[in-house]
Amino acid sequence: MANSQRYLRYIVFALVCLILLFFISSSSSGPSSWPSITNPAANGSITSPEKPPTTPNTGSSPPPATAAGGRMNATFVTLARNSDLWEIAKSIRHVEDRFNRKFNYDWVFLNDDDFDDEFKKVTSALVSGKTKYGRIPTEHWSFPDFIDQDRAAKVREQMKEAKIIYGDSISYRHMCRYESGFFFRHPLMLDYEWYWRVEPSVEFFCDIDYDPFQYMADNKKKYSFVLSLYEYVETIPTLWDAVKNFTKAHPEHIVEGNMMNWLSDDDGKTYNHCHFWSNFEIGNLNWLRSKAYLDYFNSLDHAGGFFYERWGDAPVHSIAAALMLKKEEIHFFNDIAYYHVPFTHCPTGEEYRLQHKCHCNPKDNFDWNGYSCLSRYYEVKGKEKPAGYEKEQQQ
Ligand SMILES: Nc1nc2c(ncn2[C@@H]2O[C@H](COP(=O)(O)OP(=O)(O)OP(=O)(O)O)[C@@H](O)[C@H]2O)c(=O)[nH]1
Ligand SMILES: [Mg+2]
Repeated sequence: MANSQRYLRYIVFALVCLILLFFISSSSSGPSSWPSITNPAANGSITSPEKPPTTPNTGSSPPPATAAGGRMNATFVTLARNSDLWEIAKSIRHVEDRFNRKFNYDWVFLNDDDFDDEFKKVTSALVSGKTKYGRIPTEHWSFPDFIDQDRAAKVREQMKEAKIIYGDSISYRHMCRYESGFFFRHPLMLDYEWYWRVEPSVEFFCDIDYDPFQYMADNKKKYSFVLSLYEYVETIPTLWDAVKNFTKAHPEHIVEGNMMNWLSDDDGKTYNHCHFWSNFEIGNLNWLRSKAYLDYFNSLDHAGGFFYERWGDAPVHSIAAALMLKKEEIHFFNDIAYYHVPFTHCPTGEEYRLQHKCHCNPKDNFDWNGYSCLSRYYEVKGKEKPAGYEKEQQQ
């Protein structure tokens, strides 16, 4: 009996040892190189003792959650409808991931209607800075009394037949006029000196590790772009005539050392249709609120082309910048990689793209395409194009 009890004790002891051995070996050499996650509810923390294998990553630590230094008096600004929610949500995610999570700038949303609760709830959850929601006053989003409504309606009919994109749209025309002459005067925008315009469905492909607003201020820039191209002639047949009338009436607003030769190949007689694509802009609001710009906008507005043709805010802003700013005050952000259907700006230069974790295909870069106005921009600025551009042009 005593013997059998001793054997039983040996067997229990051996079993305990075996179980212990099993646990020790499975936790140190288990099948996984996956990080183990302890139950956060159990001890309030999540731990990952070992990182999964990664491709070589030269950055030794992740970027800081918040960039050091002060903030500029600046905001993102988006004009949108409630129905744009999920497309602007994507754009915000791109901006936040690549830039704003480190800087936490505010975001102003403007609409010709009231924003609904869902729009506000989702966008305010995505933006790392403050969000503000403004309704556009009716007088900034309606036909001015000097516009002949019948004439405008006939034009829309004709443009519809000619299949001109947005040619029959009233709201698109209000949008272009609003972006040309009013967004910077909205009460919510008066708090700020700098803006960065963002549209629904755009993408940003590279990390932006510095503050472009700060760059603009430090380098005395007032207007900037990433894509430039030729405008559809059918939408602006008399825009240049209206510009010439303005420059005749207000020669004092045309600055010396401007970029007229980017807009025109014959010293201003005709317009070559080059413009900066305004769905991306970083710019100075005080310039847009200046007497020079407001005189320019009022003059064009009274010419009627926002409704009798289909003038876009892109050529309107671009012509103003090229004539009323010195060429040094306009900046091309080669380092901000961007997409708005159907064009991509993917920075020229492989080293930059790798260092900034860019995910755009350099073959999609529009910059050196014949329909882009960027080569002309470099010529007018008297600057060398980025190293390696010929190679990327041929890809
Ligand atoms: N509130 C409001 N916003 C508008 C309206 N129409 C356009 N927008 C906004 O104005 C900006 C420009 O409009 P888009 O439709 O993107 O014009 P686009 O870039 O020329 O054309 P797409 O190729 O369709 O992008 C975007 O931020 C839109 O969300 C409108 O009727 N009301
Ligand atoms: Mg758009």
